[in-house]
Amino acid sequence: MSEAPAMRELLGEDAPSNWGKWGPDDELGCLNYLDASEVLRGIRHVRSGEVFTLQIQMGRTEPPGDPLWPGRSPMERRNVLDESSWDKPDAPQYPGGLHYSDDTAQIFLQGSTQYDALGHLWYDGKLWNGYDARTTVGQMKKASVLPIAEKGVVGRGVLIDMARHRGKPWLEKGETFDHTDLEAAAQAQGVTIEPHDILCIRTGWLKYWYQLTDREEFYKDFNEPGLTYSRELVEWFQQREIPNLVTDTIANEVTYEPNTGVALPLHCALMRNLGVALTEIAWLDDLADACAADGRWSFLYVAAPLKIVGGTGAPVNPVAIR
Ligand code: UVW
Repeated sequence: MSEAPAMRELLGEDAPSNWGKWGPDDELGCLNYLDASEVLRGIRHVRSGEVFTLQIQMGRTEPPGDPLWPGRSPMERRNVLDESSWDKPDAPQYPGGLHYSDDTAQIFLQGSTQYDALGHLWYDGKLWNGYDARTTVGQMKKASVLPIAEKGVVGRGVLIDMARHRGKPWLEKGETFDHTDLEAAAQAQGVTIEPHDILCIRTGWLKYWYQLTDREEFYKDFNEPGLTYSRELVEWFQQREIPNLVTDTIANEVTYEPNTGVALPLHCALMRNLGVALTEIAWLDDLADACAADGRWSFLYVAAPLKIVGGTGAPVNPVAIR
């Protein structure tokens, strides 16, 4: 198999951690930073009243379909009642001649724009805040998506457009950047990444996906572009008290850390160890165009993931208001 080091070896025995910071029962992690004053700070960044919905469409049938992590399947929406159903002899009858349509849907909770539960990924048998990984068996009993959904996520969002900063429509497979690149892009955009900002990063990767007609191309040597692990980057997140990382990729970070080949170490370093909430597969292109047009890169960010009991994640349609 792989010669990659164990996650613990890469991140270090003394990896930066926020376990215990909000008590032994915490299931919100860095979202605890988003208090009422942060809501008001976000509201102060609304100027023009433009609204951007950041979810992608679910269940598209035309190619290339829904962007998915390998092994996940697209939403299966099935119509179980339509106008043809009401002619059938066993169809229910409602006074007044009422007819209606009904659908069911089978979905991967991580199969669209979504919030990961803080306990969605782990290593060494422990989830966020030190919860035992066996609490995931059957249904997540700790650090599921439900506490995030009950709270809601509201604050000042800031968008860093890495693709635009690098003069490309989208970053390439496996292309990386780190906190120093984020700071440089922010400076070029004329915006500051402030403590407690909801950090949104555009790579253009969804734009790349939607212009593909051949899904094979996407999954060949699958390696998304994105943030890459370093201890300094993790400390940067911890010191800035970033509550939530939002990107337009399926997994918010380069798939394989380039030096070691370890898969998704930032999920572990940021989400499992620090409690940073992760929002993935967000459509940021229209928002980015509007921000670039008038040079305002901060906004009110509002997201309410679905309240799925024990969910490993939940679909969401975040809203950015400028
Ligand atoms: C995995 O679950 C592997 O990734 P994500 O958090 O992107 O869904």
